[in-house]
Amino acid sequence: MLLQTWRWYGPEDTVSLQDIKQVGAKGIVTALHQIPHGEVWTVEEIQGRKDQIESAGLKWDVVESVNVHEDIKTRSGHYKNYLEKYNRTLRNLAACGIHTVCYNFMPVLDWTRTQLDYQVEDGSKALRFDWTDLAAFDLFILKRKEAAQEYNEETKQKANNRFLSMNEGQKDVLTENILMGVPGEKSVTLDDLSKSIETYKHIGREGLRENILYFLESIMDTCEENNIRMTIHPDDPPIPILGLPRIVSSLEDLTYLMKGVDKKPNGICYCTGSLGAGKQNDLVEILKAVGERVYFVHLRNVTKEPDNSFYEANHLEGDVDMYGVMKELVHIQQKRKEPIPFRPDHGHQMLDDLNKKTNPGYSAIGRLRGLAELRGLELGITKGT
Ligand code: DNO
Repeated sequence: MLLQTWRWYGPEDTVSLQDIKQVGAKGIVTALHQIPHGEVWTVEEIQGRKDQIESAGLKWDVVESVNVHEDIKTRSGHYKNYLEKYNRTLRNLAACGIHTVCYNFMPVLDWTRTQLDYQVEDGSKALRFDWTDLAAFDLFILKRKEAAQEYNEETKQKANNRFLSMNEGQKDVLTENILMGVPGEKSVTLDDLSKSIETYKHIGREGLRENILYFLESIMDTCEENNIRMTIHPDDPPIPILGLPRIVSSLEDLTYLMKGVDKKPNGICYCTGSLGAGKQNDLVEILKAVGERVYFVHLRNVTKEPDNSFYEANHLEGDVDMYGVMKELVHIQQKRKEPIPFRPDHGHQMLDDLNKKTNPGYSAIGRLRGLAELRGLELGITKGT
């Protein structure tokens, strides 16, 4: 069977380790979010967090994420120093018995949503990415120079109307949502974003592809010596936004990366929600093609709209063929000795959680619903084969 895990943001998370035991997850996915990106995670700090998890009867299976410093992504500034620090963190994690590491190579921003409280039909709330809102932000708040040439007339017209209809508070919320970082980590500022956009303009897609291969080559010896499996998280959303290059958005991108550094530790975090938001992606086809290098899985669904917008649907609803995905995962798992960790990724804010402050996408009850449905699906498929 797959290994059921749960993302825990650490002691500040409103969902406690005891709660997680009750949802039935066995493994924990977490990170030392308090350590600034790029700095070394010491053995003491890692061990301290690990002890905490184990004293609750759980196990720290996956680190999500050891973030890659912007100097490494742009291969500038102190990147050599940061690569050395990254290697040290990996060795320290291995010394504490943690061997699966998730990371991403998205320029400046991690995942991007424009709305965190999109109300779906049943009254629960979901995360949403709205193309018109993004264009309104890009054209009229960020005021990016090239933006006007990059959207079509229809989008520009809609964005203009949307922006005119927004009050100052709504503009602030949109800006905050787009700039938001992972809970417990720093958000970027508008100024940081503009500067980074300029930097990445010169790097481009090809440059970023070279930089990631250089990064992977610089850590592969450490990974091989310490039995570390790196898992890259796809771009979310898997289309270029705000003029920033994207290199982990499709099967072609994943194949390029896996072939570019063709070594076992160079692996994938197969995220059905991120890849699923791309019109270009067939989720089952991707898994069939690169499944051998998938060491970590995020299961989540999305409902797409024609203009690149989408919202996060319940786990078994939406456009991702979750049955097809699970069938293929069961097939891959049956050939593997070690259980593949998956987590129910995101969930609606629903029931009692609607009255609580929750981390966007990471409320307890919506994810519990997802986990329960997914484990039922897995069991049904396994027993039926
Ligand atoms: C969002 C997450 C991402 C992911 C990172 C991985 O819910 O899936 O923030 O953790 O991109 O590095």
